[in-house]
Amino acid sequence: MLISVSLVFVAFLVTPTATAMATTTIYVEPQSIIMRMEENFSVNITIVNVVDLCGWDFTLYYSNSVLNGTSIAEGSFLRTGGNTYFYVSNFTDAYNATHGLMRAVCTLFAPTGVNGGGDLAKISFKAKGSGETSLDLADTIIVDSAFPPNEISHVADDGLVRVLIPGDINGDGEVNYKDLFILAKAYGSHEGGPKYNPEADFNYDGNVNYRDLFILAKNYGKTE
Ligand SMILES: [Ca+2]
Ligand SMILES: [Ca+2]
Ligand SMILES: [Ca+2]
Repeated sequence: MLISVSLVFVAFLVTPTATAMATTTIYVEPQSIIMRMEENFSVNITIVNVVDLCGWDFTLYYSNSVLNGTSIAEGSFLRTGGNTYFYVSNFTDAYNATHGLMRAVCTLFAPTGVNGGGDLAKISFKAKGSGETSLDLADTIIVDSAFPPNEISHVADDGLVRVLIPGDINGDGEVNYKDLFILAKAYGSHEGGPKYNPEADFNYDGNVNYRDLFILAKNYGKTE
């Protein structure tokens, strides 16, 4: 009984129609991130369930009061099929008054495209100001290896980044006595010590002291 159930399960996993019916999706990975001010971080632009991918093009918008773009680099997926040409056609924190954007394109030089899924690009940011921003994927185009190429239908899922107010140690969206209490417990500690709490070390100097208390005091009462 157990064996026959397992065989049915395996058969289901390898059924070609199941693969063909899965939705091709481009998404920001991880889809949701919480950062602190001044922190640097990266996200991947990832694709899954694609067949014969030979080129891609996307634009990503982000709030320029929350984030600044640092870099954009090609991911490994398309390269698994051969040589590629990767080009950043736009990269600005000042696309307009509120948003920055990055646009990149990539083409595979090979007779056939790649299948499955992987990373298309890696994008790095620095958290600039507190608040929330979507990492808005827009104008995503993916094409196959035909000549002329056909567009591959797909969906695109945006990401979300939240940058905490300095002093909001517990991440509940406000700076109040709860954060002060957490800071007090770590007060006087140094990096490596048992009481040290990196979340309370707002200026990243390896000590939780009056400098961090001052930052918390300055933001006391602020809410997102
Ligand atoms: Ca979008
Ligand atoms: Ca808080
Ligand atoms: Ca500190």
